[in-house]
Amino acid sequence: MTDRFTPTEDDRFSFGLWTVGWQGVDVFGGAVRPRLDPVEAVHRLAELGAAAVTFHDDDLLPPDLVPDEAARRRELDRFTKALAETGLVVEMATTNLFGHPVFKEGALTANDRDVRRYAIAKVLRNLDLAAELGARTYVLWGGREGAESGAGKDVAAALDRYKEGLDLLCGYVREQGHDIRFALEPKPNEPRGDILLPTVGHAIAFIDELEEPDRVGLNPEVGHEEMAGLNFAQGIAQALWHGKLFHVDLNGQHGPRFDQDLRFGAGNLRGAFWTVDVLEGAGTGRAYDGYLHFDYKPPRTEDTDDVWETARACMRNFLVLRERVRAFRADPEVTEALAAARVDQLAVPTLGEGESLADLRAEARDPDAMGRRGMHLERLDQLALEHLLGVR
Ligand SMILES: [Mn+2]
Repeated sequence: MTDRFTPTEDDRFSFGLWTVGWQGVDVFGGAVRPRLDPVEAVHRLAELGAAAVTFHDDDLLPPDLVPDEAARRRELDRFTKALAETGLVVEMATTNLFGHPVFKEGALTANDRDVRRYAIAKVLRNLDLAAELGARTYVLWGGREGAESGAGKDVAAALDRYKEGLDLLCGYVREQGHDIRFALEPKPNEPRGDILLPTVGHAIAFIDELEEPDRVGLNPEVGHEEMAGLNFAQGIAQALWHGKLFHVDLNGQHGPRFDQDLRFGAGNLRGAFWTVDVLEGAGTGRAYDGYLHFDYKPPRTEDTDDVWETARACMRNFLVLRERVRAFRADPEVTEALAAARVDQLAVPTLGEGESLADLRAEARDPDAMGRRGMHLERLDQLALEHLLGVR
């Protein structure tokens, strides 16, 4: 079926190999689906209209299947052949710093110095591969960088080591001449009880302390912010305001609970509408121009064919929501409702040009009268809801 919600490469949709390749292993049960060959993933995603793929070192080259350098080269050749055949690109890569038992207490911030040194070496090796394959964004998700108890982690020292790690990695890509920027992915908890850099705001503040802050930004994920009860659209709007939205992980989450990794559009649908609105630049004037990356997990109830339906649905839901958002922003009644809500006034500086604070203080005002003015925000929101529901 081809219709106006069928994606093309111009839509710049991207998928992690680990998403469609997730075998369904969770805390309570083992694999429900066979391993997916990355070469097949590339071909299937290309058929569906995706433009790019991303990977962890261990998704593309699982250590148990790639025991030596010759096997590594063979697998890479198969993968790059699939990319050439389909036109898909690798836009981002990342390191698995969480799966192996060595990372059970952290990677870049592990108490054990040997573990930190191993973690940096593992990132460096995959950075070279990322550069070879043309990736320009390198994501760092520190899922094991955290603690379950207070005394077990010296948070200030852990942040010193996190900064040291990032500074070393930035220096390496600069010296190698790799055209790569780093994107930190915040998450409040899971797998650790409490993870360092738990939200967009924590990560933005941390970046300011780095040696090369311009080389480091964010890869916020819908579900991660919503697990903390936060508003994702407002979070990425602030990241855009700081010039830090280097990449984005789109998925679905139903409120503060375990990381559901639902397909994009499932879970908090209203949140998804406003997320697309912000990514389109509406309301903020700063559109996101990177890849639209899905980081979700096809539920373990699904078989291999169903997996491709979920991948198709992620992209389709984005395009449906994009159409709904554009219709909302183009509706003359919405323009009128925005003006009635005085949304445009917020763009006007509070102190006028040439005015002094004395002028501001001298102005006659009637706070009771101002307090009686309705803001008419409900009418505006109802218009948005009706566009989202497809009845306008
Ligand atoms: Mn993610």
